[in-house]
Amino acid sequence: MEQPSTKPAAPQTTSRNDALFERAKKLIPGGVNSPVRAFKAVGGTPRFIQRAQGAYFWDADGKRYIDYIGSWGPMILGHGHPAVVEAVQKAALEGFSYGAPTEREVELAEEIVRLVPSLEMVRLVSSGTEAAMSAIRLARGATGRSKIIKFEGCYHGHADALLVKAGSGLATFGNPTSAGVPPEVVQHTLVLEYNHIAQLEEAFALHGKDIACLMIEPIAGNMNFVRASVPFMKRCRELCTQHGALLVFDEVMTGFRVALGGAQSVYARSIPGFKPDMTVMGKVIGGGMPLAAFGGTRAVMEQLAPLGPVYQAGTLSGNPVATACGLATLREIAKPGFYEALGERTRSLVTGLTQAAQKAGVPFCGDSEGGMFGFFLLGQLPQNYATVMTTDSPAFNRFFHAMLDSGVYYAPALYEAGFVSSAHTAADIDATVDAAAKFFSAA
Ligand code: KE4
Repeated sequence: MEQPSTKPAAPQTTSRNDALFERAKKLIPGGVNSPVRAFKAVGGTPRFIQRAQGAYFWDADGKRYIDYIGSWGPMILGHGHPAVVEAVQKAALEGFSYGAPTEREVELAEEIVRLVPSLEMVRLVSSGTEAAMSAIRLARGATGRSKIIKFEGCYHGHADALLVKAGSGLATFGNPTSAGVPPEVVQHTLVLEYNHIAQLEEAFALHGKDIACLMIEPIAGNMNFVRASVPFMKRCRELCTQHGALLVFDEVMTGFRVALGGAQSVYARSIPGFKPDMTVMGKVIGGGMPLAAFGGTRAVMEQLAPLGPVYQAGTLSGNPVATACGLATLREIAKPGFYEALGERTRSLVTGLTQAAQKAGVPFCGDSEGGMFGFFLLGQLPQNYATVMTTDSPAFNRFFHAMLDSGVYYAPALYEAGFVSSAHTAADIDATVDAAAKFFSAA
């Protein structure tokens, strides 16, 4: 019998992506199970991915892409890392889910606490949204306060209290950003401008005694890539301490992505002894499987059921297959030299793109930390959401599609960050920069 071909199918003349998208739209709202995948911001047909390996994935037409999404962060080792695949296969043969405690959940909790010094305890959940939502409830329960602070441009998942945009000034609280969220649900959420110290101080002066927590993306990957300035972050820490509010780091994207100890370890280099009170994690800790976590000091975490009065639960929390995937991933990234090599590779991408743009006279700037990067078709790095959104989005969309046609898959939205894995080679970076240089020179 003829052996089936192992070569990827040759790209077909009619796009299977189009056909699949039409089919999907009949049964799944927008044809996708998460809005950003629909390419609405950039236009065109989303690519339906058939398989992935290392730094690459292949779409339904058999076209290969260098993948700079990495499932929006989780795939820090690239796709199909042998040690991770083996761990998942072994776990799957032992059973998918028990609804009972397992040793591997303890091992994963021990590894997370070992690697993130601010954590004394963690609770495992299944998504970043669930982790952030639970952290808010816990902060409110632990402090007995209702108000929370978030920042414009930061995304913490789709829990109602966090789907909110700035109200009119500091005296008023947020307005919903989504239908279906009643105004009263966000009335306790104050939305401030990222990196705006004076506004932060005024908010605490007005509401300090009522604030349960301040939740922040320490490097905002949902504004593409915007760092909190050290002075700003220092004031967040000081004001939370002064007013008895909890500083909650949303490290769903940055955790184990920008450094082994997360973004908090990056800030601790500039702010001696810096620690948040709680940390929300996801993405990398699941290695691509549905797993997230939130953690903090023992005093706060022991307010959680079944010990304390703050309820939180989940059928698949700490799932045996997901914890095997996460644990195998953490063990690989904890190896000596992993982040030095990854950081260097990521920096080489941003440097190459910047040089190519500058050579062509195209406004371009970028930044990176560990395996996370961002770039802007702007002359200088933005410090807040309003500036990010001054980007010429038609120009970004042309860039996105030119790169996509060249087999380079960036995030399909100008406010999203990008990710490099340990599977990306120098040749992949060179090919990416070459494709960008062609676009810039013709722009
Ligand atoms: P999930 O519920 O999507 O697992 O995590 C929500 C979340 C929380 N906090 C931060 C900082 C996040 O970036 C996210 C989710 N990130 C988006 C990308 N910007 C996931 C992609 C998507 O929504 O499809």
